[in-house]
Amino acid sequence: MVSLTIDNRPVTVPEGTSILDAAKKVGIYIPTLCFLKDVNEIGACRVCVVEIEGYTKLMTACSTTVQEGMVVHTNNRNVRVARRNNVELILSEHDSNCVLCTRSGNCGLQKIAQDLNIHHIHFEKKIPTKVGNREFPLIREYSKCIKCMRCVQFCDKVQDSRIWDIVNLGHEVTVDTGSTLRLEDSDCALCGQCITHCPVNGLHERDDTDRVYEAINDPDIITVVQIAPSIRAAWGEAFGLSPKFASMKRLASALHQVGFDYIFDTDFSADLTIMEEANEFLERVKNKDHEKFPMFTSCCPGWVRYCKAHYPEFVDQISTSKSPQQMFGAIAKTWYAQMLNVPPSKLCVVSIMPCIAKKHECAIPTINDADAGRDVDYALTTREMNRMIRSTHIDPHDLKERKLDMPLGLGSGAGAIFGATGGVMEAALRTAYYAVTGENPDPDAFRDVRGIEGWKEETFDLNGTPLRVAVVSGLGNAGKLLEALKRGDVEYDFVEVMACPGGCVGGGGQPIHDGVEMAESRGKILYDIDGKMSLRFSHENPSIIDCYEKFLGKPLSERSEHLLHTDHHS
Ligand code: HC1
Ligand code: SF4
Repeated sequence: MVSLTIDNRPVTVPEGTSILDAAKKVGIYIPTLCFLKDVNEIGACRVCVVEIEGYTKLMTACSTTVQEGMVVHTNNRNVRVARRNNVELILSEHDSNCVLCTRSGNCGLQKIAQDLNIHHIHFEKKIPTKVGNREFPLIREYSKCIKCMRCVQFCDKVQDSRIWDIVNLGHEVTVDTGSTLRLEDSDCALCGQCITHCPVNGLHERDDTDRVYEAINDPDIITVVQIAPSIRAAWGEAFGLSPKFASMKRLASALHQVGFDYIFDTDFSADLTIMEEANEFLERVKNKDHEKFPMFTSCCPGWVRYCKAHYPEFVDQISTSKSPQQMFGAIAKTWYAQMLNVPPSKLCVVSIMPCIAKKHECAIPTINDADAGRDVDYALTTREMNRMIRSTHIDPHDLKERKLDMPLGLGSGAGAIFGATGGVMEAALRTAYYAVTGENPDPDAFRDVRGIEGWKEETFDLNGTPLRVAVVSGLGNAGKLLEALKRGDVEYDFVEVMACPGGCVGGGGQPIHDGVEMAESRGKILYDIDGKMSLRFSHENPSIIDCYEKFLGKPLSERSEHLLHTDHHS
């Protein structure tokens, strides 16, 4: 243990502790900006500087470890002057037009500038003029970047993707794609983790809300909105609502007031995905002499992009089942359009997703059924949806509950848990067990795949056959698993991969809480929802049964293959 003094208070902490953590232990708050626990501890912004007696210069608290007998001052005159100078220097290269910025009120730089009482700066302003591609789902805002390195480190250390790097020298230095490729031509998976880990608005999604308003305002268009599983666990955060109050029915009411005609649930099509994917898996098992294993889940387009870019040899092993987002759109533009007795072109299908990659997925030409146009016209993030709710001037605290519309508004608990890591696997196993044995398992029989760990593995008994499954979240973990498969260190039958750590609950389109990881607590909300439902099996969802009886026939039927499956190579 090491003993030292911080602001005249004695502290004893284990060797190797940072001054930042030691101060925290005794309730002393040292401000940070670039710091991200275990990911970015390099003191790039120099906001956390402290004075240490006997040292000739100020030191960064996040990257300096405690020494026996140290005497540290975290908030004396020298420290305050240096912090203000450092923040003013950052502001001199930052477009501080907060009124027009979507991160206003949720911005690390704005907060520290206000905390330090900075209202004008003493340095010449030099704002970068380069502009990112406004049509790509992920947009780099060069004039906002503060070179904190969080995106570079997260993309490298956690997501194994190395898209971002520091480029240029001196005053020209900035963060950009490390390769000579433009972002839109790079191997970026579009997980959006660089957005949710950026303290400012250096990165953001393409805003599609105006396009959606156009559709809402067009009297000839019927707008249909689907809400992804993980949205129910997160949307209320931005309005300070409790998870209990921020129900799906209140969200349905808000979206109806925004102007959508029909409010549906992606849990419905998550159940449909399970029907197709579980049956596809069992078919592959029947043909096991001609198939390669494991089969991988396909619902995360971030994972599919990563696999295509880095491990093309595994693409054939990804399930051909479309994601629930796309299945929903395909059914809405065919079966539901028939029910409304309108041509598919009259429908505009909007999805609310926790995700940036979903904006890309819905635009892949070959994923769409050519007869009905695009399955999904626009994918909005949770943040975009919340901005629409806000600009409708609804007080979210006054929302009354409104039922979702039928039949595409009904999902099972198995569909709801899709949004958490392990959820797709658990949902698929519940239905695969039923398909093999003709009986339902205990709905919690496969709960061992739950939990936030990045790489989980289990073996389950499926009617006498051992089934080896793995669940990974975070692309770094996906890469490790694929390397282990290549070396022959592990063998699995079925693997779930989600690009974002913790799954979609931790998605790149979710509300941002600077430096706080929300996936675990949001995941618990989804498991609670599932546990309280009477409908917990995808194959028992009455809307799914109806859809097969009246429209699709059966899983993997010709119509199902046409509408609900895709070729990931194209
Ligand atoms: Fe997801 Fe999925 S769980 S991929 O994370 O399979 O985005 O929430 O909607 O499509 O269902 C996302 C979430 C979502 C799909 C489903
Ligand atoms: Fe999108 Fe979910 Fe995949 Fe993240 S884990 S990229 S939010 S689908």
